[in-house]
Amino acid sequence: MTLAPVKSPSLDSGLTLDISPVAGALGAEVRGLDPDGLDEQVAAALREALDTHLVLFLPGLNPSVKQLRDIGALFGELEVHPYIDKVDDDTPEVCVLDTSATPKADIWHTDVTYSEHPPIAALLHMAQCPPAGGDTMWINCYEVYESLSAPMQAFLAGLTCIHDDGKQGSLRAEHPVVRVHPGTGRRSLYVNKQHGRRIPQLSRPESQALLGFLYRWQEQVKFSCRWRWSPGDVALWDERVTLHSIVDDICDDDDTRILHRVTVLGDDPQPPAGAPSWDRHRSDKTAASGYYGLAGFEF
Ligand SMILES: O=C(O)CCC(=O)C(=O)O
Ligand SMILES: [Fe+2]
Repeated sequence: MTLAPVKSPSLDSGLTLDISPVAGALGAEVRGLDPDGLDEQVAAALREALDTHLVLFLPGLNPSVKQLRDIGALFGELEVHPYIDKVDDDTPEVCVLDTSATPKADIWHTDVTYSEHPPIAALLHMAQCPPAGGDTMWINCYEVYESLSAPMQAFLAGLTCIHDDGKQGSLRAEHPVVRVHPGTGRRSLYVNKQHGRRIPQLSRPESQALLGFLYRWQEQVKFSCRWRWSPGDVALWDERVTLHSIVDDICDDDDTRILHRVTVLGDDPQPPAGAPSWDRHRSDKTAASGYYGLAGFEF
């Protein structure tokens, strides 16, 4: 990846986007976007920047609810969430998250991987935030995969992981452990500690040991970037190749942190072409070593 700031070619609208990386692993600030001047050229420039940097920050953009919805729509079909509060009735695609009043997502995760078709991207607009604390971090899952040894990469490519929503597994999906991004063709590691439960081709102890290793490996600071929010900032990220987590260090209980959120639908995680396919491991339910795990992330 180039770390030098770049300017997009001048767009027909007369705009030029300034794109500056914020960290070595991933993330770039984009300046110069006019939320009223969205067209196919702007969309192509943003999609290319997202493919390169995985998470884009639009500092101080302060879009209206409709403008946030329209930026999201450049990336695909938007979710209308069945029950999360909406900012207003005219834009049911834009939800409100009050992370000062609800449980915070303070664990590295990729959103909704317990769904057969998880989101491909998400956008957050920081409407109100504390003067300090409550940053958000992201991880580059291409780099995580590429940092593993060749034998480990080859081993992982034939495995799947069962993800669930944590509520006794009532929502559950199985995805490849290594996936290929449909746009870039690059491979990334696709497991996360919040939803990943079991690698069904392995015995339970093997699955736990491997997932435990992968979770520790992928959460290294060198794979991450961190955004310190100001009111009006927008972040948008590719859900297929990143993890994220809030930094839960808001000191003052009276501080509010309110975000507007848009979710882009349409993912269909695919393994590398030609990856081996293994049968599910036969579980020996009469043997404690095979049936009971050692830690908390089996079901
Ligand atoms: O509050 C944050 O910084 C992140 C929230 C989150 O995990 C999400 O919107 O998916
Ligand atoms: Fe999240």
